[in-house]
Amino acid sequence: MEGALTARDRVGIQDFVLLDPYTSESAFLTNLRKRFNENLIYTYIGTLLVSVNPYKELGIYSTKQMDTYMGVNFFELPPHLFALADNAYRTMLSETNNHFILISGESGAGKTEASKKILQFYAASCPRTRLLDNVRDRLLLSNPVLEAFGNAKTLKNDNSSRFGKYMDIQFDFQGEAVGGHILSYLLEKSRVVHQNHGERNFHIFYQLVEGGDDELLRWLGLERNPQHYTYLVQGECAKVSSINDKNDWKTVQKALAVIDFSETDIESLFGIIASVLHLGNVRFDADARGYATLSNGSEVHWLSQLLGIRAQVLQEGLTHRKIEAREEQVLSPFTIEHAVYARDALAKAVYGRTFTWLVNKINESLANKDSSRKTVIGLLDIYGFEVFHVNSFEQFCINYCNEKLQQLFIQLTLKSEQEEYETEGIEWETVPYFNNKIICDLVEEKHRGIISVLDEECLRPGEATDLTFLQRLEEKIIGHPHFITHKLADQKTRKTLERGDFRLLHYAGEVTYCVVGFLDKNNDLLYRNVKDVMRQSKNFIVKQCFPSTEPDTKKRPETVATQFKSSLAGLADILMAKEPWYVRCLKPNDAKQPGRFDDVLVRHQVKYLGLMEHLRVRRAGFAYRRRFEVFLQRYKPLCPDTWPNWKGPPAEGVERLVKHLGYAPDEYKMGKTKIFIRHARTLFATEDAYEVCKHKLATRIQAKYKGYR
Ligand code: AOV
Ligand code: MG
Repeated sequence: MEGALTARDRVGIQDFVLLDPYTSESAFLTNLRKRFNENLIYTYIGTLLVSVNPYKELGIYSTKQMDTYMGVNFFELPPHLFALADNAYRTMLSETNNHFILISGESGAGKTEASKKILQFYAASCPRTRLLDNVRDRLLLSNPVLEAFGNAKTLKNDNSSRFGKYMDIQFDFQGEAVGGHILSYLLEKSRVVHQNHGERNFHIFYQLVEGGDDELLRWLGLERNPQHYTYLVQGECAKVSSINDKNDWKTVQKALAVIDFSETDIESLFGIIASVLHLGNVRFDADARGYATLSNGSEVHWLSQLLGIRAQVLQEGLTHRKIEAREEQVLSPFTIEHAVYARDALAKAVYGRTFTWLVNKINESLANKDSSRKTVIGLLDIYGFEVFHVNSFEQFCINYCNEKLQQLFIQLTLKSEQEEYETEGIEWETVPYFNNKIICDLVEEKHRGIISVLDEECLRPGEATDLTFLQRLEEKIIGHPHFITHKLADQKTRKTLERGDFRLLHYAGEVTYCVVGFLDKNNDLLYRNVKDVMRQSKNFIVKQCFPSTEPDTKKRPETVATQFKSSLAGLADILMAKEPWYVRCLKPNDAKQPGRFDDVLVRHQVKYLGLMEHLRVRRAGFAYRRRFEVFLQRYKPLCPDTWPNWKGPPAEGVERLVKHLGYAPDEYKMGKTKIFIRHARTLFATEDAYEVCKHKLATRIQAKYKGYR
């Protein structure tokens, strides 16, 4: 007995719902820490999974482990990502509905790793009735490709996702994975031309330079040395000990082959990657009048070769701007500053559009052409909340995205859960929680929100600057409890703010944003004649990325922030139509080190992720609910009163049924239209009984059928 107690004491409790006293944050933290020290990184809050990044390989994702978790009830085994994945999968099959798994947590907390493990689990676990193994491989191999082009080393994470990713995995009625579809969200393009100290450009550049064979590099005109390229050296950390660019290059090559990239695709793709590097090395000198001319022709030579655009046209495009004067078009020369700006804008545009092309190409390869009904499990893995020493437009977008997901979580769990008890007339003591809607509104509200103000300033070219944007913000948003400017900083937080900064009090903490570059990045303009130049390209992918039919910019295109806002609203709609599952990832320390559990850091995350509130709602509430009719229809064979048909009111049938099954009185409550069951394990027991009963019934029917024969 004592032994058992010590063991339990050592490894903690695997479901926070069972923790006593459950309301204390300290007890919550102690339990997490205990488990973390025993390498037990997963803990449940009911069906929500909390995960703490171990920063080391634990050997818990083997095929053997996958087998162990396949088809086993949630609470019968220690908590695991596979258990959640399996449960979502089986619910999808039995209820024929769509699900999604929302993986959240700050940068470096383990979201991307979790999403990969879930995908691997599905690839390994679902039945293989037809020869569809290649779909499985494609689903799996789309990952290294997208990571190569969309992930990069940041100060927070050596493999940080710089785009948001939502992936639908489609299953047929037998539960076989038959296809997939990926939606990508706002890639951090600015990284192509600029990286902060200690950060890198996207992995693919280093992979190519380190891993590409000699012949390929010669063909692309590249040196085998990242130091040679302006776009790769700014962070001063081309080499990272945790990253093996050479090996990753090989993986990407194999993956591209599996997802149907033809020779032409691959040549064009790396032609583009190399072009971006050449573009970064294009330098300008001032001519006698102070206008930009190219310092050296060799880069343009390579660009011309790789993009299939005449050198002269390129040269002109990089140093001039076309202005329409009445009926005429006049070439106006750039200053050096302008030329550098246009060059970088082009590099970003080419890379960004190629990324979009890549996602589309992968989607073609994952597409399932047959039109039979499918159910899906969506996996959401976005860039986590991040705070750097200097935060810019990119962090503003990323952190806004995290606010939106937190809002979704609140709506789906804390809010709707409590509202449902109310409408169903279930007695309930309200659990208070912080609703971050106020911050979402601050960012996105029409006319008054930060994005609105930013867009308005973007409409005043020539007059507006980043600083006038900040002034407008100060005028419009003054007094908002989550917005602090230079003027208010001292009173509110006692921390000084620079003149060009504003600070937001996000759900996950304060972030100071520097407004420099906001207008530019939000406008994301590409000179029209640069586009015209690109349209002449003979490169197969560039041709698709700059189609000649592209609507010309007489009408203002939507700004980056506004596009992002609508794509996030679209995402929320997609998710709201599905059944949610949650993985909340926690980061144990800021040093990316194994074995270190920083109490203060983890406590902060537990707080802002709303885990205590979630636990309170779970603990006091009911893990499961079903409409009377649905519950009765499924379980009626378990009770003689309800089998084979119950003629009375459904609520009464359910009441008889659960009495017969021996549910304790406080284990369930009858609402107006639904039965609420307190613990998941009760429902699981009923489900087990149902399986046994179904089996018996089937045998009986078979015997009867045999008798007839
Ligand atoms: P993120 O996706 O949440 O950050 P990742 O999933 O990339 O974070 O995890 C960061 C690093 O932590 C990984 O590269 C691994 O080294 C380690 N790691 C994470 N989860 C595990 C695990 N379960 N087991 C072992 N190591 C792990 V970001 O994309 O930056 O928001 O933007
Ligand atoms: Mg990630």
